[in-house]
Amino acid sequence: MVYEVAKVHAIEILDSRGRPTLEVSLELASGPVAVAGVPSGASTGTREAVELRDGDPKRYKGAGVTKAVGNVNGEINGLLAGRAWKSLEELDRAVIELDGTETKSRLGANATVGVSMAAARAMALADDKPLYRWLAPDESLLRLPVPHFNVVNGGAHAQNPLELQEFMVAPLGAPTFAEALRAGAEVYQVLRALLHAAGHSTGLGDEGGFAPNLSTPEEVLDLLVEAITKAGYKPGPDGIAIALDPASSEMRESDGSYRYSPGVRFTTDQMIDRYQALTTKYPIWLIEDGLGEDDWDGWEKLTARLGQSVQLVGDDLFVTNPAIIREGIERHVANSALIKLNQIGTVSETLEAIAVCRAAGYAQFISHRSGETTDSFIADLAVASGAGQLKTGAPARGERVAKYNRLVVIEAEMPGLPYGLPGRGH
Ligand code: 2PG
Ligand code: MG
Repeated sequence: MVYEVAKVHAIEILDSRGRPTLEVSLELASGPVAVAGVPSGASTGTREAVELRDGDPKRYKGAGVTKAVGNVNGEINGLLAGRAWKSLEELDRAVIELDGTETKSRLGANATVGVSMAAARAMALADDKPLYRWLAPDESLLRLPVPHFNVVNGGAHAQNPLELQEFMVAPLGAPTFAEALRAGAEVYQVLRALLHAAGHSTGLGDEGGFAPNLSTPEEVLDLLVEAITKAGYKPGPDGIAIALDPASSEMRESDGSYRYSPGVRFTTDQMIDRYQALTTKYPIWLIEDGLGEDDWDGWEKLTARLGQSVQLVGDDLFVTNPAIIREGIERHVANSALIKLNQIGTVSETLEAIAVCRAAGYAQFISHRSGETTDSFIADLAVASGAGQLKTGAPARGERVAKYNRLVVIEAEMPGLPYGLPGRGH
């Protein structure tokens, strides 16, 4: 089977924060046409593939993406159209070579990832397979992920005093994805009522979680445990566990300390002590970016101390980059990697990052970005990879719910597909 590309075309659309992004469509000569929407982060790692923005202050304060759009419609279309490609990997490789930089900064990773996602979808259509089956390296891997609902937002995603960026609830003990979704949505509604009753704002942050005027992580965690219990679930790994993404590169001061909460700064060792205390007191099963992206010595200590009992995920730390993940594996840093398509800029390299983790026994945590479209590609990717876990915001707001709803559809299409993390007894 070869895939002859007839045309690839991009336009500038808006993401969920009202900032410009790309929608890319790719048409195969045999007929199929597929479309992809490109996500965009706010708390980005410094080693991520580079998103190309126009920098023209007269349009969207410089955030326009007409140059990236032009690169798709010009150079990339010139490369791809009229040629038959043997695989997505071959197509991605050609685009990477055309770009010619380490970080895709010339054509823009926002251009390359949109092309790659649309190409994957079009190829799946040509092969008459749903995307989740087409992307799977081995169909025995297919499983539905535990959704991690980000129900309280702080850090760069909200204007409240919370330094930690994400507080998630994860229905590890649910029997099916649909039941997990119900659990998340029920906890979310109880949490809204609790916040309201306590006189807090129920306004939302960028990922659909509440953004109350609370300042310490402990206050949020107490509320989460109460909401889980009041909604009728058991806090913990057999029911609903809690996950944190402090996004701590954003909490770092120039002297290397971390802003833990307003007026409180911790050294690396104090952060590790606090995580240990928090995981003892609360049912926290996963911590993402617990330390900064350049605090690798701290990460070694954190992993040695908590790595046996807690999932420690590298996001800004690894930026979905297979080479950096390999470095982490060698240094025994973290035990899991966050997986974001636009951090590396092609679907093939994302699949490679997942494969590197799987081979080393590192978990993979599939993720959205804080700026999203209604594109649900990551839902299919989560099922295809067998990662068993995904985060895509609160169980609210269209761009977040689009992914969760896509998983409901996949579960309905494939009754009996296992739910949850591999090897956790589901
Ligand atoms: C993160 C992400 C997604 P952003 O830090 O994990 O939740 O945020 O897309 O802003 O990098
Ligand atoms: Mg993160």
